[in-house]
Amino acid sequence: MSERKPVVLYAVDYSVYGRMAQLALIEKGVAHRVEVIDIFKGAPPDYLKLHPFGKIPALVHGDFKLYETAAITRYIDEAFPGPALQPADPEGRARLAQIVCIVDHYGYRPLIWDIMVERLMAPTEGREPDEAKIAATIPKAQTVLAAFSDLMTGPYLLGEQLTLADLHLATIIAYFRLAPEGQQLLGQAPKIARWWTLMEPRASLQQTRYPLEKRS
Ligand SMILES: N[C@@H](CCC(=O)N[C@@H](CS)C(=O)NCC(=O)O)C(=O)O
Repeated sequence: MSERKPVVLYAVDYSVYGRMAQLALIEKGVAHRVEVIDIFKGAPPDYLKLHPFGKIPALVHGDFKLYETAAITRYIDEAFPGPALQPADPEGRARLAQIVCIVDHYGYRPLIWDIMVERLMAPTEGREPDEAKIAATIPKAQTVLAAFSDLMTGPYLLGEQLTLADLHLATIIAYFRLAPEGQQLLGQAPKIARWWTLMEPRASLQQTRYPLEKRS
């Protein structure tokens, strides 16, 4: 039985991608342990055996080792009982893959690094935020939010049921909204703002709040 083997997630509480994997574990009700890899302080050399690219998360389930978040969340959904987090039909599955790709390739860098981190973390590093970088990123962020609004087909991204698409996007929005620009742009994206009010109270999101969310 797959549930009997120990499940270990290598992650840290401030990580966007680590949180996606942990959300999937919690939503599926999978008992697991988090092994903290404080990635920006440097991973222990041994960790490269689990993830040769030195990123988090990585998952170990018994003797099965896996890295790359999209592969991990899909595995969690398919290897464990609990509510299905992927649509059954080809169109729904394609949309899910599309949303995960948009998050990775068009969402993560601008929303997290070029807006939220730039606005909120620059002062903690003793420097002024790079206003030109933030301003140049706003249109990219608007395009990303518009794309998700267009793709959304129900209260959740893919309709009536929570799916992995919601979990992958939620970890991004949880950070993005902490920046004033995030608040402002979400104000212009009412479908995403409404969706967030549905997502935020979920036990999985409450149990995995970023340290920065706890301070705000
Ligand atoms: N493609 C990877 C991206 C994971 C990723 O970028 N993780 C971040 C933390 S949220 C990380 O490990 N960053 C460390 C670094 O870039 O050095 C995945 O999907 O798992």
